[in-house]
Amino acid sequence: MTLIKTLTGALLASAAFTSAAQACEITLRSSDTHPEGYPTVAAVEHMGELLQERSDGRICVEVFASAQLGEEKDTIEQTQLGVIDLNRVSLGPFNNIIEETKVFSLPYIFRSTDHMHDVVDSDIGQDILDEFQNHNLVGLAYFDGGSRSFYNSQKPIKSIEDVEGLKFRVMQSDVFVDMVDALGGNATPMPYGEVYSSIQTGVIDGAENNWPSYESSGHYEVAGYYTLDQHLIVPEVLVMSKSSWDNLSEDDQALVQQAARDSMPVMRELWAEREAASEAQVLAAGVEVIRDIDKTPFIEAMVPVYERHVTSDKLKDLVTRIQAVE
Ligand code: BDP
Repeated sequence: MTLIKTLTGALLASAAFTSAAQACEITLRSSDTHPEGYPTVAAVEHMGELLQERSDGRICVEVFASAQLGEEKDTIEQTQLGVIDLNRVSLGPFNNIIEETKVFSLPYIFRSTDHMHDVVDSDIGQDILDEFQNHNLVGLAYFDGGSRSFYNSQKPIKSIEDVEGLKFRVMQSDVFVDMVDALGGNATPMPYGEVYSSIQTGVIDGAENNWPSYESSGHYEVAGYYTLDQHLIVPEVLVMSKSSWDNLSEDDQALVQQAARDSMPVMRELWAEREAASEAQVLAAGVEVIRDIDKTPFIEAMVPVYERHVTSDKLKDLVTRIQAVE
């Protein structure tokens, strides 16, 4: 009897599941380099739940976590081509494609996370999102990427002089290559997924990232010196393929846009929690964290990076507007 009950229950459950799955007329495939449970992944899943609910089950989102669809540079291309519908990525890998995104990737451009939030929530943020339209993409929302700092396997960086000669992986953007060069280090652009083994085998000495990525990637296991110089606060974005967007009715486009926007506050909360949890985990593992570093020489060293990348009037104007946000 119990067995029959269980079997009937299981059959009913699977029937319910099948009909729910069948109800999705449109399934948007979304890419993320981070694993299940990471705030960006959870935020896009949340967006999917909102969308499914608000479309009476017609529109669903399926998140492919842990770089299942590829590394960011490749998935961006695939999103432009319409092979991938949604993509949650750092702004960094867009710098060489969409010039205007560089302004949010400049070292020390944001004074704090609050400043970054105020800027991305303002018309400046919308102006940058609008630029994606010219590149077969639609910019939907901003997510947090914390502040990024250097970590390495060799020694504690206590001043700018300690950066000299160290080899750091950076995201695939010329801004970041020039940033490391300006500090006296050697930059190697490479995909995120190759960093762990490259540090382990000594191809590079380290990389740079925020607490949650440092922790979830396991980089702290191979690069145990983390210096909080906080050179970058790079917002992350959720973008949609322009061709997937064009396949939606105007009403459905509005639903997608609104659900993406509504995932932002959820993401910010999840981010704050994860930052604290990741820091605790990394500290418990015995990482040496250098907190009281004088950032002034790091900031001063960035002048040539700005000179090299902020050349057009458009970018200069954006930088002035960002700096003017209180
Ligand atoms: C993480 C970002 C992710 C980037 C990664 C990287 O969330 O989008 O791929 O850094 O360094 O913080 O490549």
